Amino acid sequence: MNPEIKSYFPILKQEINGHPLVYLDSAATSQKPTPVIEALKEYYGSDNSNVHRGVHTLGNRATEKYEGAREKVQQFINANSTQEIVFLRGTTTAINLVAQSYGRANVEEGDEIVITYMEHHSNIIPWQQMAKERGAVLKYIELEEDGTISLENVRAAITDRTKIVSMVYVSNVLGTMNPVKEVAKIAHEHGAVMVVDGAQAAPHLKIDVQDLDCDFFAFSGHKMVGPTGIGVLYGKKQLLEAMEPVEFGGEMIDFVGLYDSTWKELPWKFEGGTPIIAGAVGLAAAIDFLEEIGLDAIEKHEHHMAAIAMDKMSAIEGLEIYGPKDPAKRAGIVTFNLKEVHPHDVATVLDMSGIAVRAGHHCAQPLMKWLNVTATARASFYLYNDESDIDRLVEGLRSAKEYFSDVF
Ligand code: 7TS
Repeated sequence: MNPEIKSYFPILKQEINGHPLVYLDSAATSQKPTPVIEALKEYYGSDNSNVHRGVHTLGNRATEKYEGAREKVQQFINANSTQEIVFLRGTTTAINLVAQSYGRANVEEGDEIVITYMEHHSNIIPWQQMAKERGAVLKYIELEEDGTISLENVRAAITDRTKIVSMVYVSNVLGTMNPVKEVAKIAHEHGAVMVVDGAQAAPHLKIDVQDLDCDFFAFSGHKMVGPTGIGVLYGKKQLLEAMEPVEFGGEMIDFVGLYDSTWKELPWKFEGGTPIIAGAVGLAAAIDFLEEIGLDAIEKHEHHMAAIAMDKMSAIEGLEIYGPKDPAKRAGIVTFNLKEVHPHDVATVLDMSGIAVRAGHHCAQPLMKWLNVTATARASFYLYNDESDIDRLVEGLRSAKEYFSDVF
């Protein structure tokens, strides 16, 4: 990866606690490059207006930018039509929409929803709630010992009673890349729809929803160098057409009578209220930035970073890394624990040296249970990280280890 990439991220040019910042928490949210910050500044400074209603010039400009962003997203994930791209707040909102709209209409008592033990809470709780409401059964696909998913276990879990299979593409804890294309095929053989949680995939891999043949795909702008507050639900047109909105009000209506109303066509029927205009503009700039570098190059860089980090970190005695050992099977996420030191303490000591990692359950408590831990630390890498960041992390971990062995 070109070392100049870092210079596009102004936030990284600062010191934290007297040390140059090393940001290793991109799985939580990524940093933003100058072109994204500038696009937001320009939008608010020159074009800001509400969309889809204007006769005036600013209204038209804002609408062009907002709908232009939709085209950009359509191409980015290779969707068939812009009608399949719904702008929402993020992955969480997108999965909730599928559960509340598609799920309520299609899942009946005794039907099954199949997920895995490695899901983020955003891909567990919407299904738990729906299963309770409909009297449906929530089933979990077993994981292999190294935190991967075998198609054998997928076949064992999915039956003709399965209506929805929902799976994370890249785990935010284990970094595992799941075979969602093959799983979608199995789901379809049983008449179920396939939902993909792409929150950690869209920032790092080339996504082609037609090739994956998934029915729904959810992701968040803020994890892919875009702003917070914007996310995307992709859905196959014929499925979205048949679904009812879950939010009602302005923007999403066609005609409103006293006792009855009708909805706009796709995708606007799902975008009630003033849309996330600036967010979409920022997301479009983020996509331009990522595509300029190339998703293939980004993916390669992440495998490389994961391989080096795992190699250097496993040389630290008492440090355990979770998830697949083979870096080719994971994105740039390395989750670990240092023996006898609580991960929050590890993260605090690292922060004293200017290194930002996340500690906790990473919104994946069922996975923590499966790993038999209450919490872990996690270093996540992105396109602006380089090997010097790994060296600083390893140095920081060695100091943390020494510090705690002196204290206890
Ligand atoms: N799914 C996965 C796999 C995620 O990693 C996250 C966020 C979400 C869904 C939810 O995305 P949101 O944008 O709607 O919040 N993951 C994390 C994380 O790992 N640390 O902080 C947020």
